[in-house]
Amino acid sequence: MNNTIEKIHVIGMQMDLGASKRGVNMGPLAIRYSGLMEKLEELSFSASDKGDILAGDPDPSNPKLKNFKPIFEANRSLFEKVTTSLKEGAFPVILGGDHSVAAGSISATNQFYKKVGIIWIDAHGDFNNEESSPSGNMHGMPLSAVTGFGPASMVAFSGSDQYVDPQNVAVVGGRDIDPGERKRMAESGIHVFSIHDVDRLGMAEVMKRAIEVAGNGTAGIHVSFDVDAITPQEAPGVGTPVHSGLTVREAFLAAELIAESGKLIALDMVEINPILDEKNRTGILACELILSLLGKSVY
Ligand code: 5AB
Ligand code: MN
Ligand code: MN
Ligand code: MN
Repeated sequence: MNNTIEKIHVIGMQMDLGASKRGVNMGPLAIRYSGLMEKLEELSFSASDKGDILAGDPDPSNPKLKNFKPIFEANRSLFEKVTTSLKEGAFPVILGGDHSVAAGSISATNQFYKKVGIIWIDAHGDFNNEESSPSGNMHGMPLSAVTGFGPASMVAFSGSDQYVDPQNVAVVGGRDIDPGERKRMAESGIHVFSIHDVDRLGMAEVMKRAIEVAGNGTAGIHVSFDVDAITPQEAPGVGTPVHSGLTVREAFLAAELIAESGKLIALDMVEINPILDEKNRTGILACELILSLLGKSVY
């Protein structure tokens, strides 16, 4: 087990307003139904369920930042809740919810620790702003927002000096990046390990490099895990599936290597859509990945 993590706070985000398909607001329920709290106790963690934050009503006023107000308010609540947990010495596990929740969670960890690195495991880059986004959906923007490339309004509850240094950011598993987004990612200085890199180098080498990027000179690594990184045959409960993704074993190897690094300081597990799932397969997978990231050993 990772001997630095003892106390865990689980925080759910019942929010789907950042995505075009509804239903990821039920992700926290699917992961809890898979037995997360009981399994954390079995691993001897002191784990508390801090309940869910509920997003408000849809807000059609800005088509470039769809549902901006309720997303901002829910993220502000998450920012405060995560900050409280960190001050109490707990390790935060955030259950999404659409990926816009990372704006609140990462802002909190980066402000608390002063300097964190990010490993962003995702089929997508989530590096759009209000101008580059083809959809206006805010789940496609959080990585850009927390690294200071906008939308600045998305993280306005945290100080602007609290952006994560792009040099400490690694995206793993990317395979569906928009043209404008690709240019922004390339210019930003973040490190991208696409699915092609996983094929060529193998997941072990990719994770070695990603941990080096995110761990170098930082207080620790915030992992933001979007389950659509995994191939949709294995993780069907997602709103934005992209063919030919990570295998289940590649995903678990990534999780186990992150645990082994001892550098993990917070975790988002996001974009689980129970409506689109098959018998909660994706919820169960997400639950097991959380346990592996926290150091559950296979042998
Ligand atoms: B996810 C797209 N790039 O911006 C956009 O699932 C998809 O959090 C974003 O990774 C997918 O709308 C966001 C086309
Ligand atoms: Mn994402
Ligand atoms: Mn994604
Ligand atoms: Mn670099």
